Amino acid sequence: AEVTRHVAIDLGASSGRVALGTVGGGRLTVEVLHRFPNGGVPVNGGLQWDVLGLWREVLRGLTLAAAHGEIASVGVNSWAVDYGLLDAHGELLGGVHHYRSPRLDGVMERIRAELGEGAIYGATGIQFLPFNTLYQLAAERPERVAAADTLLLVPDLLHFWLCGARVTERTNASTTQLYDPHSGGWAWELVDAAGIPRALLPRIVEPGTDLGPLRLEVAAETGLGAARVIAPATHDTASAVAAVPATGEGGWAYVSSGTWSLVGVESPRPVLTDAARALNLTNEAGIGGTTRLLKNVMGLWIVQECRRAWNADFAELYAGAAALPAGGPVIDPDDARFLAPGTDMPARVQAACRGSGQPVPRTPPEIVRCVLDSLAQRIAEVLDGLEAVTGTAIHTLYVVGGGSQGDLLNQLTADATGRPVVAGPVEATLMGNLLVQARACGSVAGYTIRDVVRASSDLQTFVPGVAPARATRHTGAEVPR
Ligand code: LFR
Repeated sequence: AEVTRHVAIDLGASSGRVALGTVGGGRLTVEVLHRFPNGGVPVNGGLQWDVLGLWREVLRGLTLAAAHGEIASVGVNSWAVDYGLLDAHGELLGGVHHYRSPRLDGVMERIRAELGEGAIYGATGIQFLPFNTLYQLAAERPERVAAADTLLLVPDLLHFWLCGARVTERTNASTTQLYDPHSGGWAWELVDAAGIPRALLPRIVEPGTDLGPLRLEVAAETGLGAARVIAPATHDTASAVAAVPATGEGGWAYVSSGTWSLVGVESPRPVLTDAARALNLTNEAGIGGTTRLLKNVMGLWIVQECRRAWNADFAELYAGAAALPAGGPVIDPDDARFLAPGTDMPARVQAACRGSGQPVPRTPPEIVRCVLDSLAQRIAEVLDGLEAVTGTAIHTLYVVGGGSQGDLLNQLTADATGRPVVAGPVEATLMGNLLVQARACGSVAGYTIRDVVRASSDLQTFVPGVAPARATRHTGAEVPR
């Protein structure tokens, strides 16, 4: 049978991967060829990304892919909102700041007061998060912005290095809080009011756009001569949502589970009502003109930082946490105190419990259990909010991504939400990325992307109140994103 091969590069906050996807007959197989760690680099009082290090790993992964035969296309996705600035010659100007950098302290509050909460939300429909590109640009030194010619979000920057295109892809552009979900272009009035030079913002292209051939030097370095660069849904969450294995148009929600838990529904149109704004729901762009109406929940980040502080083993932590009884203390995981990195994360969790007059978790498993119970409870609250805002009942919850391997969190989520949780695929982001590329190449004709995902994945259902029959897997956050 005819197959085509595509390469997806998925950059997450804690790890990156380069994967080969083989598509044919309505099925996709994914083989991760190269994995590498990622994370913030504390430097000069701030926090930055090692983008050149990531680029080197990408080149390494592409070289490995070239050994598998002809590759039709390559595409990159990553976390949202962060960007590099290029000068007119395409030179990267300075570093790429991390969205958890302390440079953003207090900036959102200032800009919100200056421009007005209603005006910002009305123009963009994007949730107020302190790291949105809007606030990051407000934190820039004016000289750096003046020297810049083009702003490229992280996946766009890698696409530029791959093929020379200076464009931005729609799903990730929507996360900047500078994008107008009604016009599908930049929110120019807001851009002007924020003092951002219009010329900085590149042309917006659709997921699935052919960005051109590899640069000659990249083709020579990697051996990937004939491959095209095709923009997937470059926002990792958009790629993951594209690969949610749901059937039907409504009545279900998803959690894209990793470093963050992105909890939402797919909506045919943006929802910018007062109720949506009151819940600080976001309207990010999905593939095919859909809207990802969702909310950021702090996710496994808190556990990842605790684990780093303890230098402990995830499997042991989860086994210990699973053995503890229900009904322990809970925190609000979305409290801003948990946003910044730090080896004091366990102490922050304990302080939150103490501050709300609850028993204080002492041991690492107790702290992990507290965080997982809190995430499950928060997800349940967000589902209730989504039902109220959309007027549509949610009967099934799909959990995708690295965090969907965590049986304990899946069961706690089923219990807290009172809905069956369908877990998997683990590599939803890679699958969504690969299938948008494959569709652009005409290799999935006759199938929807979700048909192909369902035919190609093992899924596991967790029923509220019923402990999973088989042995618990303890791989929860080992490869979290
Ligand atoms: C998940 C994610 C979220 C975004 C956060 C920061 O990886 O992309 O969707 O809000 O990272 O960029």
